[in-house]
Formats: sequence, C-alpha cells, structure tokens
Amino acid sequence: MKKLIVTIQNLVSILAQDFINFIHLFDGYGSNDKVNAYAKTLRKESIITIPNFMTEAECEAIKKKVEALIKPYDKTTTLPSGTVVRIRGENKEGASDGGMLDVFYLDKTLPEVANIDDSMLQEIVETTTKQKVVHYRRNAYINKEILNTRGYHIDNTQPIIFKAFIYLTDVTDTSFGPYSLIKGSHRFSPYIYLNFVRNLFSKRVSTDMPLNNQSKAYHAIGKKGTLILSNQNAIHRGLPQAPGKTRMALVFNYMVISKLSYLHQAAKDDLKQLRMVNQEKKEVPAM
Ligand SMILES: O=C(O)CCC(=O)C(=O)O
Repeated sequence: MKKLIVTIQNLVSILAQDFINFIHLFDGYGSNDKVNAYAKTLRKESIITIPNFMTEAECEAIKKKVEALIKPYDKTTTLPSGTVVRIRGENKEGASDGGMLDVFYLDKTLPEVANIDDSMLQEIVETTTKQKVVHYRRNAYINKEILNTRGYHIDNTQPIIFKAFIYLTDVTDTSFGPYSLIKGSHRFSPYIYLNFVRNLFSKRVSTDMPLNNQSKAYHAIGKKGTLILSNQNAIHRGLPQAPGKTRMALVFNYMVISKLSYLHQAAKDDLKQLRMVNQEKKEVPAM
C-alpha cells in the first residue's frame, strides 16, 4: 500500500513539475550573455560543461587535502567540524556504489573549498529556472575502482536539485567512471512516468530509471578543473569504473525553492535543515 501511495505522490509531483516546466517554457533570460548561453543549454539539455573552471594547481592542492582528510577513516565518521566522511554501502555486501566515499560539508573543514566562488553557477541556475535557488551543501565524491555504481536514476521528484561536479582528477575516458546523463530528460520525459509505474512492481520503492533513451546519453569526459552542472531531475548515473581507476570530484548542491517541495516529507526535512543553516541570512522562505 505504501508503495502505491509513494508512486502516486511521485507521479503527481512529476506531472505538476512538468506543468511548471510548461509555464516556464517561454521565459526570457537575464542581462549577462555568458550566463544566458549556459542557461539556454541547461534548460534544453539538462547539463552544461565548463572546462577550466579551476586550475590544475588548485585541483591538485584540494585533492591532496581531501586525501589526507579521509585517510584515517574506514567507517562512516562525523568530524568535530561537522564534515561527515560517509562510506556508501557500508555493511551491505554488493550494494551499488559500495565503497564510494561521499564527504558531506567538506567546506566546514577546508577553507579552500569554502572559498570557491560559485556565484556564476547560482546565477546560471536561477536564470535557467526563473525561481529562487539556494546553495546548500559542498561534498566530495571519491571513487576508487567502484565497478558497481548505481544505475540510471533521478535523485528525487522534489525538491529540484542541481549539482555542480568539479573534477579534481582527469576523467578523460569512460574507464574513469564519468558522470553520465540522458540529455533533455528533466522535463516532459515519458520515461520518467514509465519507470515509476515499472518500479511499482519491483522489490522496493525507488527512483531508479533503467528504461531510458540511450541514444541521448552524454558521458561527461573532462580534464581536472572541468565543471559539469546538471539538473538532477534528469536521468543520470556515474558510470562504472575500470579496475585501477580513481575519480575525485567536488559536488556542490543547489535547491530550487518551490511550493511543490512541501508535498514531500524528505524535501520538507531538507528545507527545514536549510532554514536552520540560513536563519541568519533569511534566504529560505518560511513554510
Ligand atoms: O558519481 C556520479 O557521477 C553520479 C552521482 C549521482 O548519481 C548523484 O550524485 O546523484
């Protein structure tokens, strides 16, 4: 019964979001031509790539600091600073993404990460969506020989999240496990509806999207310093790595603030937490 309720909730959310997408279909842009060009592509294709967002030297310096930070931990640990070193699939033999490290709130420990200026990214996402956007987390993903990455999925139906991935290591072919996305699948995609109905008959409720249009798959290859910005409502995954390969990326999260978000408990929890963080700044409207 719970599965059916969650599925209906997800389908209603996607339908409502597609209605919002339709209303915003003919939105204009802002006054910055460079931002507008990125926003135009992001609206249509769900993803943009910005080469050389950071220099090689900056990437190397942060990579070294992250390596030193994670070295002592072989279990999920919360550091006194508030940074959380999380090991995915811990204690779950064969879990997808098992062994991948997801370091939450890296900016609370590394000022080099806290000081990265992402104002252009925030502007791009706001110009793309024409809605209020808040930046809410800076993580790092460390994939070392992760052969069993999670398959194609969307992050959730609400809130709408955009993620910026900044490669700190070269991801110059698919053996490094690049980020992969089905272009244009963030809006009006029949596959999203189809997968939710399909998932109703699978073991557990999920946002997995195994049915997708592979002819539109884009594998985000790039040298260290490359930034990829994507709408997480589009179908995406990290590709499995080949043995011996490592990928390290910074991951910045942006949340689109919309009344629809309040339909979902997980989104409500995110917003509540976000409001606590931003209480001083008064960036998030009250529910
Ligand atoms: O690691 C990747 O490239 C993909 C990560 C992902 O699917 C996500 O952050 O939602």
